[in-house]
Amino acid sequence: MKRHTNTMVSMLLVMFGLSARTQAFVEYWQGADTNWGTIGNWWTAGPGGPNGSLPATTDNTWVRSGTATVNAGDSFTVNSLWAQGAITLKDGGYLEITGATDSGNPGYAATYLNGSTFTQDGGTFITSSLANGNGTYRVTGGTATLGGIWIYWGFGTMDVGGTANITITGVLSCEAGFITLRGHQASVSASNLPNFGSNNGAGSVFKAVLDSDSGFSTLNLTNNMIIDPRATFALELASGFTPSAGMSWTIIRTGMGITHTFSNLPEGGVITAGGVAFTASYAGGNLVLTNTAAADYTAWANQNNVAGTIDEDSDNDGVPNGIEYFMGQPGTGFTANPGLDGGHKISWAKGTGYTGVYGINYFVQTSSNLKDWADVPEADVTIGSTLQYTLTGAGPRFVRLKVTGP
Ligand SMILES: [Ca+2]
Repeated sequence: MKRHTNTMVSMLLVMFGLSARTQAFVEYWQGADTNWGTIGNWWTAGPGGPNGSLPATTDNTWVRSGTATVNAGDSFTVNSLWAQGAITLKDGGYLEITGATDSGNPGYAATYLNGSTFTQDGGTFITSSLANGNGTYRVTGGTATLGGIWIYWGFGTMDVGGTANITITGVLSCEAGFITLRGHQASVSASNLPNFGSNNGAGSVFKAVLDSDSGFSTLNLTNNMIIDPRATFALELASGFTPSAGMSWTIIRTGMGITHTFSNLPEGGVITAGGVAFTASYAGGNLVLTNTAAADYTAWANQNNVAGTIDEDSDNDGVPNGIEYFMGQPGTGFTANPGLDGGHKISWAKGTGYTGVYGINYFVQTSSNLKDWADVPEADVTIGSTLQYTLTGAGPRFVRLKVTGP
């Protein structure tokens, strides 16, 4: 192993045309240039200091090629990180880049991804600033605290999913590149997004990947967002996910408003993913997508892959499809028919997604002979999260639920 220093002055001039700063960088490697070890190897084994101690916080680290991994239990604090190779932060690892950003210029960011892929599986990542020039910042877990992030040169990517929790205390700026938010558990917050696609708006894409009806990994901004009118929006559904009819997902939430709209998604515009159409609203400074398909039997059947009409019993459990639809059941697997309790009361569960109206789309009916059925007036039933009715009268009495729609 060896360690040497060189200056980055010439490279900074070439890359950014900025005024020179005198900054000594430290390169770490094992063996030949093409055979780089992991950060753990470098720093615990050698050049960072005697007997495996960590590098001093003034060190500036250049991952020139190859891969560098911060493993569980590793803890590294350095002044700056210049990455051309691949960086991986594993769950249980800690990586902090302490250097100050010079005048907020991304060319002087404490962490610079120069075509590099930074993958955070978990752990803790802290940096005073992150510049992403044609690189990829992919986070699937752990926490990240960024003073600011600039995706500004080439087409950089920020891809966030899983259970990632990212707090950007400054701006999130994507002048040329891609932002992808996946799923419903990740969290991304920033003060504002002053530019999305401003430097190459025709190619910049903001993508959302929905995987659940229970919310979305909303981008939360406490200030505003400016969309270049040439930037576009992309929508995907995670494999196997069918969104419920009538439901909405908040993709971007801002405190002050959104300037312009995505070129392919104007106010009221429709975007389709997985055969499902969503309508966009930017009202109130939030980008909300709504599946405007009617919440009807067909939508329920499509979502649950139930073939057959509302009268059929596709899973042969004795409960017709329409009743399972009413009860919010998936239409597969055994569904228990409710019975009378000791007070002759019967309760059917009523699914939260069921929008039918009593007396129009569903009815409680009674009979004394199982042949002639009469509708129970709405005043005699109790409708909430359950539909309840108490049988009265003498002699044999039968009760059933009839669902006709919507
Ligand atoms: Ca059934």
